[in-house]
Amino acid sequence: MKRQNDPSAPSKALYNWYPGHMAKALREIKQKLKMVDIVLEIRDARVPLASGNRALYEGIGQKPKLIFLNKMNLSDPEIVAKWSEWFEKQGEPFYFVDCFDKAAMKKAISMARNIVEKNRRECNPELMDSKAKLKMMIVGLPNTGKSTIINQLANKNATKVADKPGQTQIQQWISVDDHIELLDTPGVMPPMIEREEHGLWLSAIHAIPDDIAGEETVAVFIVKHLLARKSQEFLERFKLESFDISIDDALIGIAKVRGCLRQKGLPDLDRVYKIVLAEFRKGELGKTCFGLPPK
Ligand SMILES: Nc1nc2c(ncn2[C@@H]2O[C@H](COP(=O)(O)OP(=O)(O)OP(=O)(O)O)[C@@H](O)[C@H]2O)c(=O)[nH]1
Ligand SMILES: [Mg+2]
Repeated sequence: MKRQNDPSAPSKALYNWYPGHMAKALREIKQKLKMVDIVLEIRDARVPLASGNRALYEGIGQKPKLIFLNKMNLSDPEIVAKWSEWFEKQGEPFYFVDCFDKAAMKKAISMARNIVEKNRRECNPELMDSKAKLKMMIVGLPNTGKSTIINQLANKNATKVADKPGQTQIQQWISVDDHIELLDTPGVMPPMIEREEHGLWLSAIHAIPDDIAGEETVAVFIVKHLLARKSQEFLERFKLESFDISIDDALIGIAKVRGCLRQKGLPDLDRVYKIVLAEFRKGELGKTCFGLPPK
């Protein structure tokens, strides 16, 4: 069986998915900073560091911020524990969260409020007003769950969500109640992805559209990762014999178990790639993380 791409050499195009609306979105984020009390930077808990964005981070400047590591329900709890220790040492406020967890979201709001109040006490004690509205801007890479978080906080479908990067293209204010206002913003990619590996991680979590690296490259990378990480869910779901098999054998195994066959019994790999991408992103192939905290 011959695959088009060598998965260890993904397309260079991975490095520069930076459509025009993102530069504009970054400019508009900076323009709105003075209107908000705090910036929530949403990342993906499966890629805690590489789903951050230095350009966004630096753009936010001294404004109080809180890093939300969302989609915790899709990430490996043991590795999340390691990342939590690492973030603790960095001294930046952070919160690993599954945004569909109501209690966790309530705690998130009170964390944000405490940060804002501490900042007001330290910088502008004369402006302390316990009735002041909490205005939060939500920023982050595409598809990290910004709009979903807003809908969860507002308890309504105030902004459109979709499992595809680049859904939100314009800013939108959403009023939660008399006390909280949220600003949804379009996802912004880093202008450059520094390591090839990061491009693959961000493609796997669908922060980068599949047509940039190609479905085959991303799906093959995911299969390789799940075999290496010994994901029991992956093995059992596709009835694979062991983790010690080649990627090609794994793909053929998936094709057989899902009936993805062309004429003469040849595997229909294009369908297999789609299955791997869709089921991995729903968490059906096991909870996982890409990469470990820096030493
Ligand atoms: N499993 C899981 N899925 C989530 C979570 N948060 C968001 N999602 C899903 O992630 C996908 C993307 O969500 P959006 O809210 O549209 O993401 P976004 O960051 O606004 O994306 P852009 O507007 O493209 O920048 C949707 O399919 C959501 O249902 C979470 O905590 N867990
Ligand atoms: Mg959105």
